[in-house]
Amino acid sequence: NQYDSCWLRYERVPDGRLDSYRRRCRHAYIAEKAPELSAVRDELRRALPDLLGSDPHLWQHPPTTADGFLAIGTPDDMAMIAESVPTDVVDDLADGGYLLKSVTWNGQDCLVVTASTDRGLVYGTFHLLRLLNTHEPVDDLDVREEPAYENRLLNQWDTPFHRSVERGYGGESIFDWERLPDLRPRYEDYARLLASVGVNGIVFNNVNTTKPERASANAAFDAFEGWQLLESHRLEAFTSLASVFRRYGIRPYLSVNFAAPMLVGDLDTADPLDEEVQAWWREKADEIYELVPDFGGFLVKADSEGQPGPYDYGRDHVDGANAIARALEPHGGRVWWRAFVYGTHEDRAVQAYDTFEPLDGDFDDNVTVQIKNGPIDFQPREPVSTLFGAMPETDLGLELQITQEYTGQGVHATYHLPMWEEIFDFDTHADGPGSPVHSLFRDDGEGVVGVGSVGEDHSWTGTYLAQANLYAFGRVAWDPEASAEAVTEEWVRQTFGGDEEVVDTVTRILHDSWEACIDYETGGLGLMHMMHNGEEYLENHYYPSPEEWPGYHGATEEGIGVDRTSTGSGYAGQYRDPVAERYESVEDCPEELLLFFHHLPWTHELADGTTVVQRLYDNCFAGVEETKRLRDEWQSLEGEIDERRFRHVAERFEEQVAQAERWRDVLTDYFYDYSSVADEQGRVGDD
Ligand code: BDP
Repeated sequence: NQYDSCWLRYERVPDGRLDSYRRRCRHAYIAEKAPELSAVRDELRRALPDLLGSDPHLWQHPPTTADGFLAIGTPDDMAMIAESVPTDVVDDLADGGYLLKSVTWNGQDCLVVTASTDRGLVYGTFHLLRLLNTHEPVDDLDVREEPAYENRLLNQWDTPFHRSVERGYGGESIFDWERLPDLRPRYEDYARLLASVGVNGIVFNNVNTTKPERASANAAFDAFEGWQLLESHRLEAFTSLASVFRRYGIRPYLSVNFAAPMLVGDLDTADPLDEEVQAWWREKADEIYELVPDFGGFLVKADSEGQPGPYDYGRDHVDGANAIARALEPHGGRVWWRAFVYGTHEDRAVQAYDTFEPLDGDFDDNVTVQIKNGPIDFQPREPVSTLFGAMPETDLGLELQITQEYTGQGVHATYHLPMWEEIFDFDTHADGPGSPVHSLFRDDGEGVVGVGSVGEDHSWTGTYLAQANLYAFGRVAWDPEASAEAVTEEWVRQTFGGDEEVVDTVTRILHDSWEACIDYETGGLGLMHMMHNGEEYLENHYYPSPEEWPGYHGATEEGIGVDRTSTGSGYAGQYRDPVAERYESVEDCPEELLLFFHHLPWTHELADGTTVVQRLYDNCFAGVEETKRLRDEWQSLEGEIDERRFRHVAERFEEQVAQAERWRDVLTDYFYDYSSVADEQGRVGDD
C-alpha cells in the first residue's frame, strides 16, 4: 500500500468469532438512496472480505435465503427495520446518533444499524466494523450512541497550492489544489478515517490566509495564499473535494481572510459596516451555496498575528463576525470566529477574556467563538481558558491541537488524550459546582475543533504513534466522558492487532507519554513556552531555548514563575470562585500549575518540603528516565509487530531520548544560572 491504513486495517477475525460474524454480516441489506449509503456499501466491500474471508452479498431487499443478515438504513426507508427496533427511540436521536441491535426477524439472526439521519448510518457502520475488528461479541448487541456535541470539526492548517501544512509534521499537504477537481484516492481514505471516529466537518485551509508578517523572508509564500480559494474560478476545485467528504457526512468549510472583499473582490475597504462589503459577502456566500449546498461556513482568524480584522476599521469582533455571519445565515451556514488574540497586553494570558467576555450576547446566533484550550498556546500543560463558561449568551467552540507543535512534533511519542481528559474534566464552576468543561459546548452551534495533523507521509502523521492523537480526538469529541483507557486500547487493537502483550505495552506507553514530555520540556510546575523560536517562518518550536522568552516564565536571581494573581496580571481573577481563590493562593494552587500563577523564590518549599528549584531539577531528570523506560518498552515489541512500524517508532524513540536529554540539560542549566542553587544530587552545577 502506498500509505498506511491506520486504524482501518481489517484483518481476518479468529475462528471463535467467525461463525457468528458470518451468519449476521455476510449478507447485507442496505437502503438505496443517500450518497452516504454508497459509502457504507463501499466500506463493507472493503472490510468484510478481509475480516470474514469472503465477499459480502449486498441486497436491495431482505435476503430470504440466508440464516441471517445485516440491515442498514433508517426505519422510514426499510420496513424490516421499522419492525425490528423501537422507532420512537430512533426518531429521538440527535443528528449522527445511531442504534446497533441484534434482532431475530423472520426467523433469521440479524444485526440492525439504524439512525434517523444518513450520517448516523455511516457512524453506526464504522462502530460495527470496529466491534468486528476488535473481536467483540455481536450476538446480543444493544448499543445506542449519540454525539455529545453538534460540531466536531477538523481544522487543516494546510497552505493551498504550496502544499505545506503549518505545524504539520506528516509531510506535505495531501490536498493537491493544482490538480483538483481531479480526485486522489487519499481524499476518500482521509474522509473514511475522519468519519470512522465521528468527525462531521472539515476546514480545508490554514487560518493564516495571508502570509503572516513574520514570513516575509520566505518567497515561497508570495505565490499562493489561502484567501485565493474564494476566487470564483477556484470554487470548482472546492466543489469537487466537498463531494468526497459529503459521502461520509462531513461538511466542508473554508478559512477566509477578513479583507477578502478587497483581495478577492475589488472593493477598497473591508469595513464590516460598509454596505458594499456586506453585499460582497452575501454574493460570495450565495455563489458558494449554489455549488456546495451543504457548505458549513467560514473560519476566521482576525486581528491576530498579522491577519487583518475589524480593528483595521475601528470596529470590534462583533461587527466583524456578524457582517460575515449575516451572509451565511439564509443558507444555514456559520462563522467560526477565533478568540486567539494577543499582543497588546503585557501578560498575553489575560487578553482573550478581556477582549471577548464583554461582547457576550452581541454575536449573531450563527457565530461560534472558537477558543484554544488554554490561555497561551497549546503548551504541554496549561490551565483551561477563563472564557469557558464565561459567555453564556454566545456559542463557543473548544479548539484542541492534534498536531504536536509543542509536544515533540513528528518525532516524540506524546499522546494528547490524557491532556484532553484533564481539560474536559476541569470544573469551571460556570453554573455552580459540577460544571466541568465537557458539560459546556453542548448547545446547537457549539462544539469541539481539532487542529489537524495529517500529511503525505506513509504514516499520515509523521510517526505511527501520532495516529492515536487523531483517533482520540474524534472519539473524545464524540464522547468526552468515554474512558481514556478504553479509547486507547481500542485504537491499539485496531492498529496493531489483538495480541494482549502488544495491547498492554502500547497502551501503557501512550498513557504515560504526556507526563514524561511535560517533565523534560517544562520541569512540571506550570512553566511553559521555553522553546526555540527562530527568525525563519514557522519557527521550529522544537528545541529548548528558555532565555528567548523571559516574560513567559519570569526567571530572576530571586525566583521564577509569573505572578498572575491580583498582585500581578490578575489572570487568576478571571476564573469563577472557588477556582479563582484556589489559583490566587500559593498554598492551594495545584503544584503542576504553581509557577504559571505565582512568582516564587527558588527555595520556596513545596508541600513535601522539596524546594521549587530542586523539584524542577528532579522533574527534568525524571522525564528523561521515563522516556527511556518508554523506549525500552517499545523495544520489547520487536518481532511482535511488523518490522516497518516497529523500526520507524524505535528510531524516533532514540531521537526522543536524545532530545529529552537536551531539554533537560538546557532547562536545568538555565535554572541553575539564575538560582545558583546546586542540585542536591550533584547532577547540575559547575563542573
Ligand atoms: C500558534 C502557531 C501558529 C498558528 C497560531 C494560530 O505557532 O503557527 O498560526 O498558533 O493558532 O500555535 O493561529
